[in-house]
This record gives sequence, C-alpha cells and structure tokens, in this order.
Amino acid sequence: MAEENRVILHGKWSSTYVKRVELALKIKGIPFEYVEEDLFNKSPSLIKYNPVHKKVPILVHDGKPIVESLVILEYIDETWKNEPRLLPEDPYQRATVRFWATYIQQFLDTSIKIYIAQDKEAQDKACQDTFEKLHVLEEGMNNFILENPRLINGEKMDILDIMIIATLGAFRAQEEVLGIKILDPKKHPLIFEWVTNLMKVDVVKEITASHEELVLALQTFRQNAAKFQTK
Ligand SMILES: N[C@@H](CCC(=O)N[C@@H](CS)C(=O)NCC(=O)O)C(=O)O
Repeated sequence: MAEENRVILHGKWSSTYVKRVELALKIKGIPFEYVEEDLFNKSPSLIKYNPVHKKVPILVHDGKPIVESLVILEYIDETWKNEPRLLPEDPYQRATVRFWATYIQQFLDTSIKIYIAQDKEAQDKACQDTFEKLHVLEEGMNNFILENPRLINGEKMDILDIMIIATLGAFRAQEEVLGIKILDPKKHPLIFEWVTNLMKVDVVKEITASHEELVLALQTFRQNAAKFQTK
C-alpha cells in the first residue's frame, strides 16, 4: 500500500492507552492496520517511532509517527474532520472537555498505584486517593452535563466517552483482581450508568477483550509491578 494516507497503529492488546486510539479510529471510520508489539522485546520500529518514551500507542500516518494517546486523539480529530467530532469546535468548550479528559487521565494514574502498592498502608492510601478522584469526577461530570447537555448512551461518542470507557470499561475485572468495589452505582450513579451504557456499544464490544483475558492481564500487570518495585 502507498504510504499516502496509510494508517498503522502499533499497540498492545491489553493497553488502556492503545484502546483509546483504536476506539477513536473505529468511531471515525478510519481504516487502519494494527501491529501488536512485545513490550518486553521492543521492535526496532517501536524504538524508531517513539525514541523518547519507547511506549505504545504509536500512530503512523503517511509514514509519520504520532505518539502519546491524548495527542493522537486530537491529531485524529483534526486530520479527519468527519463526524462524529471528538472535540467541540468552540474554544471554551474545547478547553473544558480537554480539562476533563486530562482529569480522567489523572484518575487512571492514581488508580494504577493500587496495583503497584507493596503494603496495606500504601494500598489504602492509593484507594483513598482513587475514590476521592472518582467522587470529584462524578460531581464534575454532573455539573458539566448540566452546562453542556450531552448523551451518556454512546450515541455520537467523543473524547470523554473514549477516555471513560478505556479507563473504566474493565472495572469488573479490576474489582475481581483487587478485591475492591470500584464503581458503586449508589456512590457514582452517573459514571456507573455512563460506563455500563458504553459497554453495550458495538465499537466498544469489538475492542474489548473477554473478562477472563482482562483478569489475567491485570493479574500479570500486578505481579510484574510488584517484581519491578522490589528490584
Ligand atoms: N502517556 C502515554 C502512556 C503510554 C503507556 O504507558 N504505554 C505502555 C503500555 S500500557 C507502554 O508502552 N509501556 C512500555 C514501557 O513502559 O516500557 C500515552 O498516553 O500514550
């Protein structure tokens, strides 16, 4: 295939960051080739395309690499301007949506610490920080929706749908692995409804691994995180 308009995604099937990009491409209807990378034995193309972080996702468009999932999502929306748009046109609304997309990223960074925690004290602290952020997200999204009415049923998915489902779409597997209730419909009714609605959307189902595969991937991640920490 000619390089022109060729779209290649380098990824790892279990990566939440890669899922964001896969979802964006599918939502926008952009055909792409997928290259599964081995993160324990990184390929020369991975190192060549992302020499700074050496991480996936990497999107290669017309032979040019774009890295960092949030940067890639914006690139996709700015390059393929067809509906659905992932970000609003209005600069203020755009800034607000970017703020919440970044907040969901921060929530993910905090929740990952639960897996990495080496003792009960560290795990309790990581859980407390995670639930504080989830609480802020629940309140923040309630207010956001009052001011910027939007659907939470997966019709016309945008960057916030992508961020929330890539982060919490595996919440049942996370709960099983961690033995902690993460998404409680009584405490986080909006996020719970939003995530469970999105889980039923076809493009989301297409990119979601089975519960068993997710549990195994999270268990492996937890064991590796523990080994890494004790080195
Ligand atoms: N900030 C990056 C994070 C990407 C990331 O952490 N990717 C992981 C896969 S989940 C990776 O490639 N890890 C390889 C490594 O850390 O060596 C993004 O948003 O794209």
